[in-house]
Amino acid sequence: MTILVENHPGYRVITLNRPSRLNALTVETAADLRAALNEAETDETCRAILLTGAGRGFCAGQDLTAIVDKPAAEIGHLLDHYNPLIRQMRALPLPIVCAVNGVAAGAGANLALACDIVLAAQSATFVQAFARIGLIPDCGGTWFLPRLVGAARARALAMLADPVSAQQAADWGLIWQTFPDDRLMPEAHALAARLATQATLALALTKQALNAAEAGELDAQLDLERNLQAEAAATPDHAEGLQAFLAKRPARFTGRKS
Ligand code: LHQ
Repeated sequence: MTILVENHPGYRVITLNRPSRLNALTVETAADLRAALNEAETDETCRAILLTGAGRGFCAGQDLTAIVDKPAAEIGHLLDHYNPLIRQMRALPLPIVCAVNGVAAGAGANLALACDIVLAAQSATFVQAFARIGLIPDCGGTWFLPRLVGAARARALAMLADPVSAQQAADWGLIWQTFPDDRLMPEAHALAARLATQATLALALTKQALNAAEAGELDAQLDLERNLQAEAAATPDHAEGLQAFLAKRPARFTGRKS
């Protein structure tokens, strides 16, 4: 296994675990991550995911030792293993928190950007390293970057491959928040635990609506919101949220569909 999976009350922590190579990605890692997400999705007690890396790096992108001397067609084909992972993360009906504990480079940076809420240690950096080795940003990079930071920054990040500090990333809106290095994991756990107490189905529907909004027009989005809102309104968590508001007490969400 190239990852570690830990169960916590309400959420699972998935840790990329090849620290001697800064958790560089292999086809096996992609398969391990997909299996871990599948398992999390089928476990009704799991209501959030926390993704992080072991050691001093988050993820250095594709393991370059695995692609040296490979024919170009085979390298392109590698993305047939990574793309389903990115799709699965975006479609997963659970919030994914990413705790970027150190450098996030190449596909490793874009793996982080595919998560729902990205936190980073102040010493972490984000590098669209692809240009340094004559490749293009993949794993959704060309899609995420302009949407998160705008066209001008996206182009410079992709073409220059300069590292961006965690603070700069937060200031630009590439990620959500930074923390001093020793606070990152406690804060990330607290956030995952907090999300695990929320109205899980409503969060899944929110994710679905936000995903669609990235591609669609306002007109279609209003229709989609109407339909998804009807689904959210049918959940016990919605009823509980209303009762809690009226009783002036905190809501006790279960995440159950019915
Ligand atoms: C590594 C790696 C690594 C193997 C550090 N592989 N060993 C492309 C192709 C096709 C399909 C799939 O998708 C992709 C997408 C991509 O991700 S392409 C981009 C791949 N990633 C990179 O180009 C980044 C390469 N790494 C670096 O530039 C640096 O290592 C960074 C900036 C990440 C960190 O620098 P340092 O903190 O100075 O660490 P380091 O370079 O000393 O690395 C520590 C060790 O990890 C070292 O091994 P060693 O045996 O010398 O201790 C590195 O060789 C190894 N490592 N990245 N991607």
